[in-house]
Amino acid sequence: QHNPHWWGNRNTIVHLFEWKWSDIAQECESFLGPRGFAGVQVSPVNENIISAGRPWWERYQPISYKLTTRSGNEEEFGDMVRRCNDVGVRIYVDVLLNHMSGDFDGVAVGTAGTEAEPRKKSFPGVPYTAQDFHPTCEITDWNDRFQVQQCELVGLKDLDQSSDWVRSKLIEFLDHLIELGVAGFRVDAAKHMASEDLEYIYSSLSNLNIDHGFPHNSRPFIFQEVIDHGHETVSRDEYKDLGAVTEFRFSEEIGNAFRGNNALKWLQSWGTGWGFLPSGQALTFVDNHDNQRDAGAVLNYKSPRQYKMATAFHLAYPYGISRVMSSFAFDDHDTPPPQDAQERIISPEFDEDGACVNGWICEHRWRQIYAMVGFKNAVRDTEITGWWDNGDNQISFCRGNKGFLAINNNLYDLSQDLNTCLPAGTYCDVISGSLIDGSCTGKSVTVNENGYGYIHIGSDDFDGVLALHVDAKV
Ligand code: QV4
Repeated sequence: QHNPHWWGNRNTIVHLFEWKWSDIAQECESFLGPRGFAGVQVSPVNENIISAGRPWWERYQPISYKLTTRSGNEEEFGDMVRRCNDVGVRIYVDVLLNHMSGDFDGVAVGTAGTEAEPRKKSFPGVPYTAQDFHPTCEITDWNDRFQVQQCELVGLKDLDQSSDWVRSKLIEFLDHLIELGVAGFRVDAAKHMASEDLEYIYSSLSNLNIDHGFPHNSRPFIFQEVIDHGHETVSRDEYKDLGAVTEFRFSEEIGNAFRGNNALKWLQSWGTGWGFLPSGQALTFVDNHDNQRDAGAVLNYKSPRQYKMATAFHLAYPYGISRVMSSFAFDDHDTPPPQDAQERIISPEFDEDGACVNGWICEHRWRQIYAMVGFKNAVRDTEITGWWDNGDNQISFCRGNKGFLAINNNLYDLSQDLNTCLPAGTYCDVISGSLIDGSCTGKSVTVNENGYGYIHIGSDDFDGVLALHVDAKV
């Protein structure tokens, strides 16, 4: 179940973290469809516990499978899926199959009004009782398979996926989403579930809904959150044949490289050459909603210059199933999404350039990022050719004769003739500007009969990347 069911030549997913369904529907129609995004990963859709201050992570603590959260209700969810599918944008849901909520004193009331007593492992809204869960224990040794898969991840009540009842409830939940038109799922905490149990569940799911434009017999796309830094007892390899797997080493290494801890010239062998999963099994990202909050090598929107370079490389280099992060501004791990005094999530607002202004970061609306989504579409199915580097942090390469990317992460200028592999003509750099009414609003490059063009990326230019492709030829 590795096929993401993209439409046309599209091939980038965006995670609209914590967005409301009605806003996503609007975004599909007004921005994502026209800009060629292939799909959206949405936040968990089923009812969750309500935590004080409304941290984003309350949504990772389920109470029932009713489709009511702060992002909206079932009707709004269904409307979003239909409207996004209608403009060729697929929806993938973040699903919690591993656990229910953690401890809560007394009776908890969820976002759909359902009551539960997590301490007693009692979730009448499903219903689940204590016998549907593994006995309580703590994960202290992450290399102990039993603990990782049968104890409680941060105290979250751990469902027993080998039980027929639990399996049937999970399958019913996922089938309900398939019926509503989704194209697949991000499986949260997949590492904490036995791969045999997941295999049973995935293979029992219905085919995708033909009324939403999916061909007959289409299987739901599955991408599994398995954090494997290498040498783990429970490894990515146990899951990769069931569906795609999040390739965390990609995120860590790309952060390292663009932070200057590893010369960019080494990226020539990026991908499987670095020990990453085969391309079609790897879900790739510069940062995700968890590791963007951690200190360390991983880049996030707070280092925009490096972040844009890393994202350009991510989307230009032919490796993996690409996902772009779209964040809200945060100070610390628990910062809630933008919300009003009644704790309702607020809608993003945009300035005249289309950038988000009210607490939403919307990396996907940064020109340098959405332009690379367009680049990836324009060069789809071409190979990487013509690699060049200066032996350090200046690199360039072609995608067949359809696209060219150059990056300068040195503290001195990149100024020289380089092989762009493109047909002769003048091209707009889609990073510094766009092709508008037949001319470039940013830099332009004239390519000669031999495919060479003069490339300049000054060390103090606003961006350290330059990207050309055939759809932005003057
Ligand atoms: C606290 C203590 C625990 C204690 C527990 C007892 O820390 O030691 O056992 O109380 O009740 C929140 C709090 C956390 C709290 C927990 C339970 O932050 O302090 O435990 O709730 O009340 C998200 C957040 C977590 C959050 C969780 C549930 O990141 O902070 O915990 O949601 O709301 C590993 C896994 C990987 C996982 C990653 C974070 O292998 O699968 O850790 N990633 C996914 C999601 C992630 C999510 C979960 C899994 C859980 O991407 O966002 O965690 O669904 O690497």
